[in-house]
Amino acid sequence: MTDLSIAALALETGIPKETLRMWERRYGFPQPTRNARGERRYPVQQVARLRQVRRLLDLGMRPGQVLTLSPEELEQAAPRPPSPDTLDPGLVDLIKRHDDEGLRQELRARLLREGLRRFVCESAAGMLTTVGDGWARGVLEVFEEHHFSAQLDSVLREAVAQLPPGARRPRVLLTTLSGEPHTLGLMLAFALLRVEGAAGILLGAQTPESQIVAAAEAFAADAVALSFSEYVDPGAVRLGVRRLRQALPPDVALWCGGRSAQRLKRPPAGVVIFSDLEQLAAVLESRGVVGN
Ligand code: B12
Repeated sequence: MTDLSIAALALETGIPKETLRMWERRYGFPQPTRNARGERRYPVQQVARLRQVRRLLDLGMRPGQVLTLSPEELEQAAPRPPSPDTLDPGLVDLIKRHDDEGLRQELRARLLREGLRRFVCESAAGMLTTVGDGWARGVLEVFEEHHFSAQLDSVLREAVAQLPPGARRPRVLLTTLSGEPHTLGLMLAFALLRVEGAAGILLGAQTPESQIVAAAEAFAADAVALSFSEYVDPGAVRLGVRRLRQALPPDVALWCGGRSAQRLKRPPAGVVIFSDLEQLAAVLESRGVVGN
């Protein structure tokens, strides 16, 4: 791969196309060349630099401070690559062995050792942090992150399939809003519902708002649960949940989890933010439906 289109660059870095074009106009970076059709093409080296930029923005710096730095200054300012111990070297090594069956067996073995509840609440979240950080810092390739995620998703589905269908309330409809393709947070919450014997209805990613409302009615849901990874801007989370809250009947609770949901300082009225899966487990054990 020598260079990327603006769409590919946006996908690689998680920075929207409009933002990339705006930075180019304002700060002269990223700096594309043009192909014969006049379309923007970006050298692959700009991917790593943009990831460093995004990392600093995530830490609270402003675009004007970060995009005016030279590559050398950026290198100095960017957080150091983590020492291997903060990255779970065992897991990174395992992923880097590119042993499809080996990785699956290891995940299955961890799950058996710990039990599904602990695996979901503790191990899976830790492993995803390692994998996300490993990718952001260039230790893991995008394909390695995809491979690990696909294996984790499939091992979780296998484990859930062994459990009896959740029969008791609350009946919880799980999905993400438009713009959030990450579904593993949902899968983890779904697995936990099943462990606790509650009914979870998984819709997958990016259900349009009106369809969430229709599904909540069709499935007689007590609660709608949404997941927001760091990929979604907290402003978009606030807008999305506020609109959905208004559209849902008041007796259907609205539950949210995931890193960007946790960044909402004051959630809109009638929206419950879960700090982690343990908190969901506690609510399920108490057999209550918080928030409605
Ligand atoms: C897995 C993953 C992927 C998988 C997704 C697979 C899938 N089926 O979902 C793949 C590889 C496809 C992927 C793709 C991308 N990803 Co990605 N991904 C991740 C990763 C590692 C985990 C995301 C996740 O599932 N989070 C959800 C849960 C597991 O984590 P959590 O938010 O901390 O939530 C916790 C709790 O709150 C709770 N919880 C979560 N949801 C809910 C819901 C309820 C109701 C409750 C009660 C609890 C709860 O569970 C968690 C455990 O405690 C993160 C890094 C990270 N650690 O977050 C990056 C990350 C989100 N991805 C990122 C990016 C940039 C991308 C891509 C653009 C590029 C890429 N890396 O390939 C694409 C975009 C997607 C696309 N267009 O295809 C960035 C976003 C950065 C940003 N600020 O924009 C991150 C943060 C990586 C990073 N460190 O930079 N990704």
